Amino acid sequence: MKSMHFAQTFLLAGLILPGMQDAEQTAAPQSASLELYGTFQAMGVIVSLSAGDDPEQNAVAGLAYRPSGQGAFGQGFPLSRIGATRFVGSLFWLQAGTSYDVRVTFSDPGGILDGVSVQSAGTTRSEVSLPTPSQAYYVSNHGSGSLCSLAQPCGLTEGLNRVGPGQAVILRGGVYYQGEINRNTSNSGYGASGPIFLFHNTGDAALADNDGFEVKSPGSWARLYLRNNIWAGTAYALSNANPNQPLDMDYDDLYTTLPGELAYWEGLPDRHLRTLPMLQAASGQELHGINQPPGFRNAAGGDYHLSPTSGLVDVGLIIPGINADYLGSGPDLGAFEQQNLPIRCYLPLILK
Ligand SMILES: [Ca+2]
Ligand SMILES: [Ca+2]
Repeated sequence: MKSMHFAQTFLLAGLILPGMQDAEQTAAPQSASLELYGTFQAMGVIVSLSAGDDPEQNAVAGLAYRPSGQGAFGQGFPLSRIGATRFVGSLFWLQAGTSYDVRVTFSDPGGILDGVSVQSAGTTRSEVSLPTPSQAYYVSNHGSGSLCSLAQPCGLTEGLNRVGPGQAVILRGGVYYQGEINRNTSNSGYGASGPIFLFHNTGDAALADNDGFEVKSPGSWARLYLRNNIWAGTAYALSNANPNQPLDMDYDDLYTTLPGELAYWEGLPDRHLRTLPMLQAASGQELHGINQPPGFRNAAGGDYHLSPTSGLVDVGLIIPGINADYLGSGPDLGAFEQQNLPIRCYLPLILK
């Protein structure tokens, strides 16, 4: 039975009333429960209420966590409501094989949930040790032939065709522009989705005539939230073919190498939004957006860290639970936080 898998991390929460931490529960809501599902470096958080706890469905669920018993709670990303009595969310950047105290506190002005907390503890999974593969196929982006050895790597297709159970494909360094791996993308399709959050992604079209980020149709979702992403295209930085779906985009860098274009927005009299101000005026999105070259260290070589001179360093929005451990004066846009190289000071050496 699959659900047995989670039995160790499912714990019914203890209720904490305002100002009465760790006290006995004395009032409604008495049925709020907290479920925690640890993976290796993240943890799923689910809170279920009873029907009468929040009939107006206006409560907001804040999230806090800490390594069990250690220090103050840090703020997590708030849970999303996915139903009348159900909230879900995640903790990120956790340590594997570690126990965490998790607390969900409701804000519910005028309601019985206001200030109520539920708390529990959950554990992330321990890192697995992979057995040594019985056979390794080395591939590289310039590989050829069928030896698939370290000295003479083959192409990715060859490696994938040959690999079997208990064996491994080892990718040599480089950027693979081959379309042989079909990834299952779940954010667009025919079924309705809850809220979707896209934070700190780096999207670089790399090849000619490609968009940085595409919102496809069909598909429906509660809301699509984008913050602190880099969408670099060679066609449009952003293409929205599904403009009737709720969208909340801000603090992203939108850039394209295609002259005179920036975004494509279906349904507008003029679907070409050629500048950031035009996009902002027409869509109301990206009011703190940026339109400038990302300044990757070495995109052609696969290094998508930002160079120290990139204008995207330190300009991101602080999102608790997502990027609170930023470096410098603020989070950087994109997937990689700028690592300030150590300052090397060469002093004159004087010998007497
Ligand atoms: Ca309420
Ligand atoms: Ca920074």
